Amino acid sequence: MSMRPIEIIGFASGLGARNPGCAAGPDSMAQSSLVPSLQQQACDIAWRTTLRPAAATSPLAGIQALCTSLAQEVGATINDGKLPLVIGGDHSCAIGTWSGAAQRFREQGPLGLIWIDAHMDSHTPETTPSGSIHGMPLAALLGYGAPELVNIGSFSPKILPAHLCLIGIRSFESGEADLLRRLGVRIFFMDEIKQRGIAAVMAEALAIAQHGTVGFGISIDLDAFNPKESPGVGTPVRHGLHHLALDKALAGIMHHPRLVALELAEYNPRRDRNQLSLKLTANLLSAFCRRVKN
Ligand SMILES: [Mn+2]
Repeated sequence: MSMRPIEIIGFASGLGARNPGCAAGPDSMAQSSLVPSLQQQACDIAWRTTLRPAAATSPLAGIQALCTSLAQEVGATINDGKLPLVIGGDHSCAIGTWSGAAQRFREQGPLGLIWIDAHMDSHTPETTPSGSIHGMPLAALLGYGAPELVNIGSFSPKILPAHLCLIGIRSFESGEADLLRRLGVRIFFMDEIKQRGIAAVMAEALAIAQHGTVGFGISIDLDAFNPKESPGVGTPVRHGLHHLALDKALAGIMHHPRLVALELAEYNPRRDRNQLSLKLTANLLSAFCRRVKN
């Protein structure tokens, strides 16, 4: 099957983070050679739009409005026969991306989600130490947290625990870990990845995300990678995934007929060094778009 054309939706917001630097991520990527170089590799990709927060809003109201717009844009992109690629912005964008995708497929059945991140992003306002909303998107998608975020699209939950898994986790607090444990969500911590290798872990993750679902999405926080490889992120955490291994484990994934959307979050160009995170993103997308024989 030929790959659907990819359309990028930028989410130029850092409202969910204490350091707002990720707001500049989409424009920085749009001004780089990222898209032209992918096009040269015969990847059918174009920039659709970039969403920006209205001035002078509270983080909660701003993220609610922006994620509502993003959800609509993701649904419209899928309806156009395109594959949405959301580029953040802080990881609160995930509330919009996966609410939109879940709403679009709601009548057909549930969606699976693979969440690749150093963190769990599964806090509620009751458990968060920082108060930052980029630490809460996964809880909101599971139906826990501020009603303004949980109820985007007027239904909840967007993702069921059995269809979700997390990969690359190595920094978390007890409140969010308790929630995910209580819900029975599969978490592939860094230790397990080191033991088994990312290829085996990803095969299991893809099986979880596809079992009993009509399609699946992948959300990648660039802080999942070792900060030596990807310094340009909002919240770096030591160690982490090797991007070449993930390139290999997900090579050709954009051709998967049941992939509904892809998301790349937390690019902070101000913290990037020698464009390492930008180049990592270009390599990642190039591998994901590559035609592979299976
Ligand atoms: Mn994250």
